[in-house]
Amino acid sequence: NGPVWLASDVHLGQHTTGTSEAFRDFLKLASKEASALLLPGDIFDAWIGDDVAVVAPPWLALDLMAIKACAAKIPVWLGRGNRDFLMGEALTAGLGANLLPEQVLVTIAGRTMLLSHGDEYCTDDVAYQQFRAMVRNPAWQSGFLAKSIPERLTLAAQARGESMVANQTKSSEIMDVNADTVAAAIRAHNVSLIVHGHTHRPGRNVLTVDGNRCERWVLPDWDCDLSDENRKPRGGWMVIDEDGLSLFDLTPR
Ligand code: LP5
Ligand code: MN
Repeated sequence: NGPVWLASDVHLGQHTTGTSEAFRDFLKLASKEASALLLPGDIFDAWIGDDVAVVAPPWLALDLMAIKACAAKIPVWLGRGNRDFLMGEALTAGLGANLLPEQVLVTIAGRTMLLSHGDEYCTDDVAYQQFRAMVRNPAWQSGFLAKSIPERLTLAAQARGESMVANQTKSSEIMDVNADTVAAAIRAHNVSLIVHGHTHRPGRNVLTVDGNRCERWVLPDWDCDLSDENRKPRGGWMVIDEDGLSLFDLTPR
């Protein structure tokens, strides 16, 4: 009962001071106004394993404390994205939060929806799907987690760098969801509503699958550290209540 709030793709990192402040304000507001908070992926710019939470640098410790404070007031669910797919039960347990399954059916205020990060729908992006299959492999993950924290930080920075280079050469269609993959998920889960983040194309999309009207809602990404003065800080969240789904823009401080 009461509104459920959702946010994803906040991409918290060492150099995201503005975004981190905005996110911490958001968490405070959520703990007062929401009855639960769902965070389906890419809250962190890169997550290299739950053991970093123990030796967290100051920026991370602040963000983790803010999530923990929120989770002490309302149920908080963290889901894995393509950048923080290494988040695990150790992290969520330490935060007093819960780990969201990869794709999950949730019913809020009488509406059932399929919730996930959304990268799994981007099947036109073959290079990414290959990368995803590699890093989601348990053997690869245990090999990676066995490396030292400095080694893992270096590899994560390399992967982020290569990803940014790769994204510059990909067309924007390739980096959006594939319509057939979305339709297949709608059929497989027998739903008419999908909610996800990842594509950084916030909004509501209406589609028809097997003659049924369906909706796909996309959560916004956050960036309040823009160096270009002409661009506005961005970010926002979704509220689901008796009135349905709505997207809210961050109000800049
Ligand atoms: O997130 P975004 O928007 O930048 O791009 C994603 C896809 N990229 C990724 C990669 C992540 O950004 C990397 C995050 C690291 C997490 C830390 C954990 C440790 C991992 C260590 C790995 C060795 O998810 C991008 C999509 C885009 O979304 C839109 O959907 O296009 O996909 C890619 O860029 C994949 C590339 O096309 C191919 C793979 C490049 C990475 C190669 C890694 C090599 C590491 C170096 C080791 C020597
Ligand atoms: Mn993502």
